[in-house]
Amino acid sequence: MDCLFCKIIDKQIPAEIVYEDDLVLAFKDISPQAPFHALVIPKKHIATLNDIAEEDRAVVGHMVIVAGKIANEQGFAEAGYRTVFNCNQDGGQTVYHIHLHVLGGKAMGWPPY
Ligand code: D5M
Repeated sequence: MDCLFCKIIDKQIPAEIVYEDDLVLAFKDISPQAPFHALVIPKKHIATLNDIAEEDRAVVGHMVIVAGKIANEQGFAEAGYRTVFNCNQDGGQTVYHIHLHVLGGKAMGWPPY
């Protein structure tokens, strides 16, 4: 399958990995939108949020838990941070392997437009 993030999981493409276990990988975003910006991805290929199945409940929950662990490790959990899933064109998704953005290290704006 020609998926950029599957290639990062397979270590065919380098990435700055910040967390890895059997279910997920987290690595620094190549185009950071905050002082700290990482992506948490499932090792299972799931194209969009719309493709998450009941059987993916555990891995998707684990992605959120890992995002919190990363925020703790990076030291901005208490100050606050932003997590984002973009879905499809209107959501701004550009890589079709689900990823949870973890952004921290500054005060975030809202709304996101
Ligand atoms: O976010 C897709 C994100 O993926 C975007 O913030 C850039 C990032 N990206 C793209 N290629 C790479 C590589 N090779 N390493 C690390 N990060 C990457 P989306 O929500 O789909 O717009």
